[in-house]
Amino acid sequence: MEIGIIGLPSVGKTTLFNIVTRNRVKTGGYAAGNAPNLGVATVPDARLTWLSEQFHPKKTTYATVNFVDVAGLVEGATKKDAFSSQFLAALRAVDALVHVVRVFDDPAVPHPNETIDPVRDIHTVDTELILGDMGVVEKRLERLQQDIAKGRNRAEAEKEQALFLRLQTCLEGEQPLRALEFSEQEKHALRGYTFLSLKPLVYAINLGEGQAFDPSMLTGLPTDTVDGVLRVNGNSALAFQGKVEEEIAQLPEEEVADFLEAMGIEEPAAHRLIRTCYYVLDVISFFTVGEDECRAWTTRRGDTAPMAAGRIHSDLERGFIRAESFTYADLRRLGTVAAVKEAGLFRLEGKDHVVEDGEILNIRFNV
Ligand SMILES: Nc1nc2c(ncn2[C@@H]2O[C@H](COP(=O)(O)OP(=O)(O)OP(=O)(O)O)[C@@H](O)[C@H]2O)c(=O)[nH]1
Ligand SMILES: [Mg+2]
Repeated sequence: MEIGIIGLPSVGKTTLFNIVTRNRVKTGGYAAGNAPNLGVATVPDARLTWLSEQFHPKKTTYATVNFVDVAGLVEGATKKDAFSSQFLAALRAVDALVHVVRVFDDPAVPHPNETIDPVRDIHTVDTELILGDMGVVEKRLERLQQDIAKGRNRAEAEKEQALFLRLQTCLEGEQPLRALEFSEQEKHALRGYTFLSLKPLVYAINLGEGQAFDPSMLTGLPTDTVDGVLRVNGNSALAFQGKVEEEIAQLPEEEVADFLEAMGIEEPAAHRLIRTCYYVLDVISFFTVGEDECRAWTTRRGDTAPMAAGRIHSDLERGFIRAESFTYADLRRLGTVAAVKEAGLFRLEGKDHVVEDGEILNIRFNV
């Protein structure tokens, strides 16, 4: 899984990258033209920590998420120029976007548009993503028109044309493609494209030191909370104090708890960001346990047991026979695997079994 960090220049993108990946990439100093920063974040999971304490494996492996930090987006960036192609290439493959929105004010860090105006900035970046996609849609429509005129693959081309006209109408109405619903067939037709406004989006609102989030900072944008996740403008959001969180990310492990308490921060932004990304990507975690290794894996919600097994190794998907399965919650409640078995909660699941968050699997396979 890969997440792209985007936003206007000097909003704290690299700062957030450092926070979530525990890197120390240089921040400040306008980064346009520099190669993207690539890093890996560990997905915190207290369940795996507990499992590891029970099974005492040689190795404990948390799930990871890759982050890409690109140079600041400037108005007109998605138009055709060298910078834009570099920007797009870095973002094409990501599964979701995190848009860093600046609320912190610091005269030492000039904003490219001079004033602090998060609502304007959100609009600017959203518009750039929409314009970038519009270019792709227009090009494809031209091509389809030519195919239809030449009678090439006519029925197919006309179907795709109808779909792309719908995309065009959406974008011309200044709406992201995320706002549309697609049939399975349409999703398939769009698979080869990498529309930026179709990717799940998280707003990361970068506050000043000691500043608390207040919806009035975003007056004009609808703000609410769904499933305990803040939503702004229909997208998931989280607020964080960039400078403070950067310090937290660089503290030795044993000092973190005290510092958080002193700063009145309940949970580090890195954890909240990863959790929010899981939420928008609609992915879940399952575990494998044993003497050698206890490990967390990530799979899409709704995946069947063989699909989840495929995340471990393609052989396990190909040769899938059955999955031994019980849940973290049952093990935690009952204490031992034997007690879970005794309670009849240790199951053998077949190919159609849909994996749930927190399931502990052992895949029986034969290749
Ligand atoms: N006061 C304050 N400064 C911050 C905060 N977050 C980032 N900065 C500073 O703002 C400057 C720019 O931060 P970066 O993280 O490099 O910003 P960026 O978005 O990556 O910038 P570009 O890559 O150049 O577009 C640095 O000097 C940071 O230390 C914050 O929350 N408060
Ligand atoms: Mg940067």
